[in-house]
Amino acid sequence: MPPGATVDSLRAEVLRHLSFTIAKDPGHASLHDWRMALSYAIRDHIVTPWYASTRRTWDEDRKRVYYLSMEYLIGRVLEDAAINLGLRDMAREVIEGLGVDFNALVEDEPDAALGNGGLGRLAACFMESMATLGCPAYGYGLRYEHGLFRQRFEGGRQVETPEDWLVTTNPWEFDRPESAYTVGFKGHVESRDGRDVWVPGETVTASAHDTPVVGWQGRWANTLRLWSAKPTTLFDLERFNRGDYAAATEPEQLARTICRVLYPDDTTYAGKELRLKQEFFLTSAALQDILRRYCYTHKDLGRLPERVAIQMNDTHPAIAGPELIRLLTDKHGVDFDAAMDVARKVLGFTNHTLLPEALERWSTYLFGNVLPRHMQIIERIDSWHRRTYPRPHFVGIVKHHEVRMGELAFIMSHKVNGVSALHSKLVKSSLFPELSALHPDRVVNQTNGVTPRRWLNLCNRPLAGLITETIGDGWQADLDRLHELEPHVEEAGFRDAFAAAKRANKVALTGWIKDRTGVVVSPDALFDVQVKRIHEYKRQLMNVLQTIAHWHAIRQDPQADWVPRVKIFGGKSAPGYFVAKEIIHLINDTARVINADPVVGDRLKVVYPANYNVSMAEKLIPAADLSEQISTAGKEASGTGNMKFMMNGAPTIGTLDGANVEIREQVGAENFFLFGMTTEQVAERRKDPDHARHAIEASQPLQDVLQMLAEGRFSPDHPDRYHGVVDRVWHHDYFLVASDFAAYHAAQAEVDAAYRDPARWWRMAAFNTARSGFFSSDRTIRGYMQEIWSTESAL
Ligand code: 26V
Repeated sequence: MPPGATVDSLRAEVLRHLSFTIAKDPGHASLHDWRMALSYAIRDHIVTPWYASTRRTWDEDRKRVYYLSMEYLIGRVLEDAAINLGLRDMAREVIEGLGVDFNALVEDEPDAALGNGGLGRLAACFMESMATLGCPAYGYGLRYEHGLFRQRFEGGRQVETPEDWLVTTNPWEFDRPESAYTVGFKGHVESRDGRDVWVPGETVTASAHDTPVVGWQGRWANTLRLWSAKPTTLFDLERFNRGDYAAATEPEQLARTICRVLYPDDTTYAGKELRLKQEFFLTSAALQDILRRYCYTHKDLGRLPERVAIQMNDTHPAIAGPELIRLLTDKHGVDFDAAMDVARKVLGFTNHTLLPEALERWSTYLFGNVLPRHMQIIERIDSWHRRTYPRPHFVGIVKHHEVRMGELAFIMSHKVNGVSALHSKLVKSSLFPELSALHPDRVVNQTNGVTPRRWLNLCNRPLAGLITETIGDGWQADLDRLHELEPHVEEAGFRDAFAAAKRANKVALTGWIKDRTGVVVSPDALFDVQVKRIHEYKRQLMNVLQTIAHWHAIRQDPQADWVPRVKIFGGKSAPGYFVAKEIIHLINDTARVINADPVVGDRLKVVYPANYNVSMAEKLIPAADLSEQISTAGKEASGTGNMKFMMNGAPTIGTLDGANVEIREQVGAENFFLFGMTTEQVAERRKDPDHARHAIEASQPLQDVLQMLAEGRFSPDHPDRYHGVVDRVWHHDYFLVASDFAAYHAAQAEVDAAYRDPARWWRMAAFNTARSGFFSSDRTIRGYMQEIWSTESAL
């Protein structure tokens, strides 16, 4: 808690902001006005540590980490900032004392959804952990006017509408129009005095907006700097006067489109010019800012690596390599070889996906058109690499008239990392086998983590309270201390308290589900949750097929001793991803039929609340009994939702994929419902061209489910609606839904058996929390600091 803060002083600050910042009278203030007033009052308490951290970093000339990411999936800020400052309970008391509903006020804040999914949420967790650990850092990103679209269901189908988080004032950002840089596109390259000079054909101005990110207990705060695009020239007055109004506003149009909207597809690479412009806009502005800050107090650019570490969050900012070379050579007169040496010491690259369709590569035609100077530099990097590391056949960046961003990022970095042990192994052996052989020490692993402040302490107050009661305070920033819960797991009293905390969250969720979906569910049922982006490799289809099989089994024998279940789904599909949208439709159709079936009643319910986002995750995860992590082995790089469920005491049903492998190692095999093929078995299985048919023929339940789908049992209005789905399972089952179905079905039966035995179940659940310390993003960031950034905490 900030020194001297009391309920009275905070109330006075809220009222002062209401009067003088918002200019509203308490008698006439809306919920939104109160939220603004409280946000400004809380923000004031962040500014003090923020100044202090920034000043210390300058005074001590510390090395800074620069995290470059096209996405930051932040969610709401108010309650998270308040709890980190130790002001949350005080804020609640103040607000309720003023006659305002605190929960409603918190929920009035729109989510900052500047990201698609895992990659963007990881960036947000990393920012919070860097602040908690006192690692001097800047996050650089784009200030999208519209974040990830809002999802609605119409007749069970996903419909997208634009998201408008900036329609109301964002109280957390500070505009810094004085921090502005020119970013160019297109044009041509000229040779002047023997030097190549890029003459862009278009320019825009990048203007900074800073948001402070405060760590646990307010001991340190870093900056998230998001760029917006402004026209370099306001408009062409001469053209305007001539009556050419459209042409006069061209610069404005270009600027407005750049940060207009987040690309909502994280599965297929599309090769769109605007996307390349966004990536370069972020990267160029960031690098210019970084060099300006460095040159403010240093002369020798050769020593840049002593003070600067730049991390590329996937290949999206991989243009940082050539852009840094351009700035060093063309602008600062450094020679090419020296520039290469500096760039490669400064840059690090994190890979987040092995899916071939998501790997960025640009046609040399488009790339050379938008960034002609960078195209030249990339060719020079390629020949430098070929010269320095001769190989019999070509390994490099430009191949088949494409610029391959993964290879570019690899070559320009001193370290490349995967995001789980299994994934890093695959990055080395299957994604970059030749480059890894040439540079054997380059690929390292940094297993992902999540911040326990948001994902346990804030979102699960009942469990956080029990943990503090049991092992004392301080675990929030030292999550390995959760191991101290282990001896208590054997005590029936502790397990009862653990179950009671879970039940409180489930009761709260039942009310919310009723409001959102109209479906009444019982908190006595097992809450089985799969929430994540909808993608074939994540196999939501397998889950819904198994749900149908389970429903069918209940109908065959309604009087048997069924463990009641609620199947909860959440997630968005990319707008153009037809197959994923069909799966969404199927889940909704299935829910409609099952929920209306009087034979089944409370034994099985299916709910799919629309518009899954960070705030919804904060409600669903603490109330989950079972975590679904069922991707085809080798496809999920890590997963981070899996870690959040574990922390909140939900055992996993899952495959040996991504970080599931490490979760199982930590929690113990007996506390994890494992099923399915391994990465190697998947590869083996695919060699059989009839793998799906063989699997279907061997499983009566799967045959029955596919038969029901084909007959239109879930789409009576359109009996042939799911013929495509059925056909794909039979004939194009790349992700092996059929081949893993029987094992999954059996594992679900094992879950039921465990749930029937409360002592066994709550032991498992509590061990999941007690052994989740490894998955704190603090551990992850310490790993990056030591093994990639060579940087130290300032605390
Ligand atoms: C690719 C593209 C292609 C161009 C259009 C926009 C766009 C946006 C994102 C991506 C790549 C997304 C990769 C990703 O989100 N990977 C996830 O990263 C998580 C954090 O490391 C990890 O836990 C998930 O397993 C992994 O799928």
